Amino acid sequence: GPVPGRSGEVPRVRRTTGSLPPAERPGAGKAINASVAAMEPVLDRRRTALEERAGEEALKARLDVTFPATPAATGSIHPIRRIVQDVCEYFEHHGFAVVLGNEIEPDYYTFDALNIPPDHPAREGFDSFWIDDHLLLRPHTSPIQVRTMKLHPAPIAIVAPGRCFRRDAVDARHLFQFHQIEGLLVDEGVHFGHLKGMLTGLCRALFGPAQRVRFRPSFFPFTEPSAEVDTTCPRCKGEAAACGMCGGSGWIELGGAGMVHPNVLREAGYDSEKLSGWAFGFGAERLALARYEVDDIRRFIDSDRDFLEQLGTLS
Ligand code: 2U9
Repeated sequence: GPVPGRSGEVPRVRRTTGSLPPAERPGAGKAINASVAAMEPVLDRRRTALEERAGEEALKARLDVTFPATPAATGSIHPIRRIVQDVCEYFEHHGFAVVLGNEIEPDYYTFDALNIPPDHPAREGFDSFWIDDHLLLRPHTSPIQVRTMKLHPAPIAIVAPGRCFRRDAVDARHLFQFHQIEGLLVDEGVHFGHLKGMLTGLCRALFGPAQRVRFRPSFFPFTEPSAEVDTTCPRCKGEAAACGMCGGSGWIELGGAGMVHPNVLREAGYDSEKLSGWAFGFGAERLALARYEVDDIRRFIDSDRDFLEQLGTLS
């Protein structure tokens, strides 16, 4: 750019005033000074603009646009929801429909329709939260299956996930609210082998391909025969030696299952001579404790961000 000082345009013009007649020199000097004064703000504005642009270019040189961005805090899928979604996805893949229901139900759909009469000890065993003489917070999602059977003729194939409530004292294994996933298949010719096949497939989908499933005889009023369902301990892989998760047995209990009791089919309006069905009921928290190797069920509801960030998944 132009160098200020003797070689500039203004000094050159000033020098020419020496050759003017003496009377004209003061006027010429004033005119030159006025021109310089008028130019100065223009020069200042231009200098400032150039300096600003130089600053932006220097900033751009320091800004690495390929540097990974700070991820936005978007939250994640809760481990219990992850389990429920995975179980539903497995059954949907096999042609089952996912059906939701009400958290408050009449005792008829909760007990009577499930072959649990008013004086039956199983009614007390559920230790429910009652709202009045007939309404309660559902202690299982079975009312969904009862309602679905009453609305739709056989065959039906459904899974019923949802929040359930029981008056349990809170400890490492119990909460007063939890999530259940029940399943029900009713058709002609359905047998216990179909149940074993579907639950074995479910455990392999959730825990891995080497998973085994064990059925131990049990009793429920709504199924006959009934079984407790266990799967290979995901921590010790059934090796059992001093395993804290399965207590050294090599198996962990997931819930119950069985063939739907003929009384339950009849009460729903189905022909129990022609139709048969299987049902199961698993606790989602139990599945999550096993899958994520969590030691205390209360961790699922304490909203501890470190815990949720470790176990939470996206989508
Ligand atoms: C209909 C007919 C039968 C669902 C079943 C179980 C066995 C069971 C719970 C025990 C505690 C799961 O972990 S838990 O919360 N459930 O053991 N549930 S068979 O049977 C049905 C459901 C609906 C119409």
